[in-house]
Amino acid sequence: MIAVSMGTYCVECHAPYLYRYCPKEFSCRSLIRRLRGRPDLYQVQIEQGRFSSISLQEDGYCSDQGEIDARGRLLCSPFIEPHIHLDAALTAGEPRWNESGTLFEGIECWSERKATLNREDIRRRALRTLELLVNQGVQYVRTHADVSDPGLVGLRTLCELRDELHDRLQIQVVAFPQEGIFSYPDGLALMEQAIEVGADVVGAIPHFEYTRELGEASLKEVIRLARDHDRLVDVHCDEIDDPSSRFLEVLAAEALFAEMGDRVTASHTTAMHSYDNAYCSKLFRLLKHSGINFISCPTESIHLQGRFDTYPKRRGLTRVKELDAAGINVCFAEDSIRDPWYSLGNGKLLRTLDFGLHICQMMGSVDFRRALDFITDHAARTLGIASDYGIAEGKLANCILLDGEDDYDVLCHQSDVLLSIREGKIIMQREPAHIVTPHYLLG
Ligand code: 17E
Ligand code: FE2
Repeated sequence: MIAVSMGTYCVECHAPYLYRYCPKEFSCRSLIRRLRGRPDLYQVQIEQGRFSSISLQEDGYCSDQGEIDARGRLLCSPFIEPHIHLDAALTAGEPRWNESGTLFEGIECWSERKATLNREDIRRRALRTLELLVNQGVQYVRTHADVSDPGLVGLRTLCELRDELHDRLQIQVVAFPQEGIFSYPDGLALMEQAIEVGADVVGAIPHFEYTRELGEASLKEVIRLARDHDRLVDVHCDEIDDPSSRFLEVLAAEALFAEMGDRVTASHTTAMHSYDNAYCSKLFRLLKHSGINFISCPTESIHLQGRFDTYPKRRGLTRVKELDAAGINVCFAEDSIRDPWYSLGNGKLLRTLDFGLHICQMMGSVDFRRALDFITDHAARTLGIASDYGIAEGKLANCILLDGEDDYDVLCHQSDVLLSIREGKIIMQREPAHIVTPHYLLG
């Protein structure tokens, strides 16, 4: 049995304290000033891989074997990376850099790199990238695998890794037709083959198809494939600054008619940034009825979009704040870690969240209080895993311990993930950082 105790109290004043404000160096008074409020502290018990009990902490001391003293830090559901391209990760600059910073040059660079792909190359980079993610508290990943490739080497390799790593993290693989379903030779047959090989999710890229008609047809096909083969849908949808790129309405309507909105995701939808407000007002009604999910990739979109503008330069992110306010499910993702589309990235979703909240102007106190929703619970809904996700009695004991007190504190400090527990087993642990010769202004 593992017990995660959510807090320790100061022996003198019984106030909860965080490890990094260790009372050995401080008086109680200075501690109290540094803490915001006095949140309840809990004792969380784990048995046989599930949370067996969650109760208010009665005293501050851990003594039993197998106990972890979390010292008042935040125990949180694991982070989720709901949109990443593991087949392309860590290929930035190979064979050349994307100098224009556009989506389209990225696709050209990738097409050149893709010609040299093999299983070992993909495995090595995907494993390194997954390691970055796991070390940042991620336990669930949805990865795209480019199926504009007659050998489907990316898809096969990522499905193999998904199966191999299932006890450490849960991976969903999307059959993603980077160069189109109808604009790439045998594109539809490759999608069908990808489903046979084991893709969990089917994708599309309607704004990249040669014509509007082909884009619409591709969406109808993916909904049909998903329904026929019991798969989820995640479309790279309207990833462009073109205000007349309106494939989202087609995707939402098809999802609504097929009654599978909660199994469908629209990724990027950056064109929505440029839609006219009157059109958006009509569109939101459909989006809400359809129940589809949204993924926004803030670091990626702030970098790739607005590239054809002079000034003013569009931010190019979808309307995250407005979607969320309308009760539509939306989450954040990284999309890339050092690939032809985006040359930075490190697996740290707190960084992505920070960008997202800034760019979308979600900087009010209410936003800060629930900021982590966008990389946890909302993403769980998108992946269709919400029923066994979260810290509650009876659910799988998957959680992370953050070196902070609450969402706001974690966001401000970009707190480290100190512990990642999966079905009751520790899969990652990090020592809290501390300054060797601290300079204290308080106390
Ligand atoms: N492919 C694409 O079409 N869009 C992206 N943002 C990435 C790959 C990363
Ligand atoms: Fe993507």
